[in-house]
Amino acid sequence: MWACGPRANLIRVYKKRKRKRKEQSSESEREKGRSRRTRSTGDSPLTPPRRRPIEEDDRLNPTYALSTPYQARKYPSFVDSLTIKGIPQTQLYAATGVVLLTIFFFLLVRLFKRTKPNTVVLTGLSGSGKTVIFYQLRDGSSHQGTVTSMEPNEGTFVLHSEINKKGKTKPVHIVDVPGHSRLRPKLDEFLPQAAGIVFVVDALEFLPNCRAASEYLYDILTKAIVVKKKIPVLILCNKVDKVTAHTKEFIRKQLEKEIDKLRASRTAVSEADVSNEYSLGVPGEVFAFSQCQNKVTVAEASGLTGEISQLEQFVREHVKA
Ligand SMILES: Nc1nc2c(ncn2[C@@H]2O[C@H](COP(=O)(O)OP(=O)(O)OP(=O)(O)O)[C@@H](O)[C@H]2O)c(=O)[nH]1
Ligand SMILES: [Mg+2]
Repeated sequence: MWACGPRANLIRVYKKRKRKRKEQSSESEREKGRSRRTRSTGDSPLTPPRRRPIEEDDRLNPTYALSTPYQARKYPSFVDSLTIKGIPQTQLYAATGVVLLTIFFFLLVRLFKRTKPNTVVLTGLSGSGKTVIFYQLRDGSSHQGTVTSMEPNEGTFVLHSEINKKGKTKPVHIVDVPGHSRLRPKLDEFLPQAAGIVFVVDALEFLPNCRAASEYLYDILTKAIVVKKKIPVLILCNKVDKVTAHTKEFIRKQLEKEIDKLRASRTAVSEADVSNEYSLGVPGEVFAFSQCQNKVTVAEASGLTGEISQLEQFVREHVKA
């Protein structure tokens, strides 16, 4: 039953106002609470809930520092020092190390390749046939006559006999040093790069020149660079196309005998002589080329007719294709 009358009306109005007041007060309570929270953080109400603050231990732990973008934003300098585009520093160090090591290795290989000698020096008395041999090696021709050379003849080329050869052929640097006594010091310029020395002997006119040839050969065999680097020497008995030419065995024995005599005379003055830094052979024994520290071999050739196969074999043995 609904109450009616002025009293009932008053009670209804009173209750209605009371309900309204209650609603208003709860609304303002909520508003107050929200504004209190905002004041205490200083962030906008849209800020995501705060994470656990980073502690000192966390800073030392890169995985933690990198684990969340929030922390990465919080400590940018620290994170920058650890990563480049998200790659950990340890990996960067390892990659840099590998790159540097590879570069170093390639440089070493190139250096080693460059220092490997590919020069063969032709030397010997004037008129022994060096220039004719040089032309034979390069062009496969004697060029029909030569004159006494006044300066070294040199060139880097693929041996003429190998031009049509299939497969690998390496160019060789050949130097023909004139035999004139004034030009002989030029030899020293080429010895540091020498892979081999060819000492050309005139097998036709050998006996009259035996002493001079032995002296020159002695000087070469006692050069410090030749001994230390053990540069192989080929004694090439040239002009064997003539029947009167001496054999390589005869020439070898005569040279050994002559060098043995020279050794005896030169040892007496060797204390004051600084040009011959190394003595030859075994003291108290007759000299033989086999006693030399470097390999000394003897071969025959004819520059005029192009019979130079033994010389080419020596070149290929010491300058690998
Ligand atoms: N019969 C014969 N003669 C040769 C041979 N090789 C060279 N000759 C001759 O020997 C002479 C000297 O030859 P070169 O090649 O000029 O001698 P070289 O050793 O270069 O002399 P220099 O330049 O003075 O040190 C030339 O007249 C050549 O024709 C050969 O194999 N047989
Ligand atoms: Mg010459």
